Amino acid sequence: MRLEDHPHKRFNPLTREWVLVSPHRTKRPWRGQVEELPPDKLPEYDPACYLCPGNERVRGARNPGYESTYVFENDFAALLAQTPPEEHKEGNLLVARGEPGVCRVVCFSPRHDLTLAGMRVEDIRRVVDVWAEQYVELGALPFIECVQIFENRGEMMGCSNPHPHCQIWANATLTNEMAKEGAAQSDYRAARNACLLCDYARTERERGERVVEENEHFLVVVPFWAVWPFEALLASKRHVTGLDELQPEERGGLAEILKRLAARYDRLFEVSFPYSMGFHQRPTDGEAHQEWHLHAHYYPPLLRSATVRKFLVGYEMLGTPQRDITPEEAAARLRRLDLRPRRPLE
Ligand code: H2U
Ligand code: ZN
Repeated sequence: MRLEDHPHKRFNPLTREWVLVSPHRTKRPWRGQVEELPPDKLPEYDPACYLCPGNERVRGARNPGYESTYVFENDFAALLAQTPPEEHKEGNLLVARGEPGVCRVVCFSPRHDLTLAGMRVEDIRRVVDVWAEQYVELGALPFIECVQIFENRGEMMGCSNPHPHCQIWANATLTNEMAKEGAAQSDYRAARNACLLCDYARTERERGERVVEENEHFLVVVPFWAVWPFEALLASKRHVTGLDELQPEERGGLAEILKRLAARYDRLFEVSFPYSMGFHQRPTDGEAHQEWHLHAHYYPPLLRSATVRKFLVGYEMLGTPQRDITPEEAAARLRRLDLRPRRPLE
């Protein structure tokens, strides 16, 4: 069967869930809401920004005059370190659990107007080092098992501020996604004595059709099982379980590929491209977790222009996520973009 000719389901081996692909539907007319995107031109320093150097934050703390990266405890943390990790049960069906944790915010740059696409590779490299440091520091806390580093970009994704930043939520137990992916990677390793994502990266490099970016140390593909139109999966080429295991040249490779992917995304619809992205790495419960392979997911909502986005509604909420444009088409479009004229990559 030629997949591009027929509706079909694709299997996500990381979550063990399916996605419905309907390639014949891409020409259906679209009538619906048009979203306004914020203008792209921003000042280098915004006196009203709670992340800019020297400014006051909402609850009164003041940022230092930082010159590269800056990490602080989230003033409105969703998780608190002192929470008792107590089980709570009412009958068989009402089950809850106290969840201790820590939430931090990481500013990538003192410059309000930059994004990863516009930052210098050596400055992104510092961000990579901060992520690795934070992963180790938070993971070493005895009550932390799961460290989720993630970036929300764009108002469409609920990002509160264009100043380049990400968040870290670290908590006592595995998130839903980490639990699904951990179990799948663990079972794969037990059954085949191999790593799921090492095998997947090799398969995609051989085929090439879903590859978007590649350098010596990292690979970016639109995964075979992508749900979001221009979803991407970034994986290290060497088997490493976390950011802390990356060698210096691999950290440089990561910084470079983060910039290139961000530049591609911004070029796609000529707009500061919204997405949620985040790293998945081994749980920090002290075990080796050799089944885990460091990777990042990018989930961007835009579908066919700066204003037309995908929603997961209807059949997708009640049944299975669905896509029209195939991952192969999406990868080809991202690959074809010419990155040179507007955003030089130094
Ligand atoms: P997002 O833009 O991804 O929402 O991240 C911003 C975070 O910054 C958000 O979690 C925190 C919010 O709680 N924040 C502070 O910690 N201090 C502030 O003064 C404002 C926002
Ligand atoms: Zn700012």
